[in-house]
Amino acid sequence: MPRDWSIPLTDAEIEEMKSKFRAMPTYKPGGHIYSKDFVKFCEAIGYPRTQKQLMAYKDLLDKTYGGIYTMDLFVEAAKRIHSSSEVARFRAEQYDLDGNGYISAEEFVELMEFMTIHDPSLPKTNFEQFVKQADTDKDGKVSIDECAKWIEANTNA
Ligand SMILES: [Ca+2]
Ligand SMILES: [Ca+2]
Repeated sequence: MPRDWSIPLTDAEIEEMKSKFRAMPTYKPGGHIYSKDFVKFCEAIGYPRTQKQLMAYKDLLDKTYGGIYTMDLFVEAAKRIHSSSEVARFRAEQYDLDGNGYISAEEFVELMEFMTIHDPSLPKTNFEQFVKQADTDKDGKVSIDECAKWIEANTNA
C-alpha cells in the first residue's frame, strides 16, 4: 500500500530514507548528493510526484542551491512534508532567493514558474496581483509569512 504522506514521517522512516540518500551514486561524505540524483532519490523513497514535478524541483536545486541537495535540506523537507502550511512556508523561504525576508518581483517570477509546473491548474498571476492579494499588513511588500499563506490559499501543494 502506498504511504499516506499526510501522516508525519517517523524518525525510523527518516533514518531509512537517509540510508537511501547515502546510497545514491553522487553521495559525498559531507552529506550531500548532486541534483542529477534527485529524481532517482525521490523514486527510491516513493515520493508521489510526477516526473515533471520532480524535474521542477531539480531545477530549483540547480538555481537556488548550486545543484547540491544536502542531507540537512532533505531532513528539513521530510519533517514538513505532511503539512500543507509547512510545505507552503518551506517554499516561500526557498524562493526568497536573496534571503532578505521578502519576495521581490524577480523572486515571484521564479516561484510562479515553479508553482505552475507543480500545479498546472493554477491561474496566471502577475506580481501586482500577487502583492494585492498577499500583502495583508499593507506595507507594500510581501513577507515570507504572507507569501506562505498566499501559497497555501492558492495551491494544493
Ligand atoms: Ca527576497
Ligand atoms: Ca506585507
